[in-house]
Amino acid sequence: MDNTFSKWKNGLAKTSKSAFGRVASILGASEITDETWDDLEALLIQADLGISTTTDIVEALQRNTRDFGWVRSDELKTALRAELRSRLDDQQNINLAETPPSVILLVGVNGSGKTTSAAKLGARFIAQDKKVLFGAADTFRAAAVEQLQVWGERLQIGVISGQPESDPGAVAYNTVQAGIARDVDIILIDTAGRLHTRFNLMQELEKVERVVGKALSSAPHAVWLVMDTTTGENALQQARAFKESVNVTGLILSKLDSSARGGMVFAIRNELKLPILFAGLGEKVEDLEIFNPDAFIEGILSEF
Ligand SMILES: Nc1nc2c(ncn2[C@@H]2O[C@H](COP(=O)(O)OP(=O)(O)OP(=O)(O)O)[C@@H](O)[C@H]2O)c(=O)[nH]1
Ligand SMILES: [Mg+2]
Repeated sequence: MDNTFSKWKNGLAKTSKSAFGRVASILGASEITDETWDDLEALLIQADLGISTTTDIVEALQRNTRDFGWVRSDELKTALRAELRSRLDDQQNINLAETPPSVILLVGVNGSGKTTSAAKLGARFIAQDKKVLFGAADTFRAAAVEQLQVWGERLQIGVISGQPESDPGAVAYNTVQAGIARDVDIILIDTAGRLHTRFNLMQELEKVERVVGKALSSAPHAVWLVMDTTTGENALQQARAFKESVNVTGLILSKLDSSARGGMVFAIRNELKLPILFAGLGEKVEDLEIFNPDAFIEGILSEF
């Protein structure tokens, strides 16, 4: 099997075994009955697809069944695969600045995987011969700066930081200025996931977004929201709040490997209407993959 596909298959084992494995188990040699539709609907909802996507898919399959005169429930498998695939966009391009540096803000709730994703992205850009700089704009949590510095040392990427409790906007501004002075290609700014209140957090992020635009008028070139896919509906609600505050341009779906809720990718696509750019398929630095919709479908349906 192609290396990329096997990585996705392993990374999505929890989702394919539990959520979609159950779907596969009801689609067999048995006849299609009303119960098949009820079970399918219930299992797709349990697989975190969301109600509207589930309803759409079940209706589409019912239409196909009538049109093609399908009798056995395993005839639904291929059609289900096609319905799922048609609900994902093709692999997205990552549009950054035409002339370097590109400034990328990483946002998301605490623990969602921002700092780890910054490291993974840093490694990915370095592998493309890009010069990278990190900005540690999470000045709220004591260990946050050190965590990024550890990655910086390991990956040989510089880190701009400020004093604890200092202004994150100032750190972000200094990072962009330093990035221009050092002639880097990519500036990755890690932000806080928690402040005293969510209102404070959103205000702070808005400020960081504004301030980097003062340091470089075209910046930020990207604001990537890191979503923890183990948290289901919660992650969707939080994403809506981020989207209202800052101009989120793309999504990084973290922890797909430890989640049985990979099906939420469909709900995310349907509700947030934002490009899904990367997927976290493990904790290691090489475990960030460009979101590949075909490999994703193969991975979640590997029990089919
Ligand atoms: N299995 C797995 N673990 C991940 C992935 N991404 C992040 N993690 C783990 O999730 C935990 C939190 O990750 P962080 O990168 O520190 O999250 P954060 O958003 O920076 O958190 P705060 O700085 O507290 O806001 C760490 O233990 C990471 O190793 C992933 O794709 N897969
Ligand atoms: Mg962090």
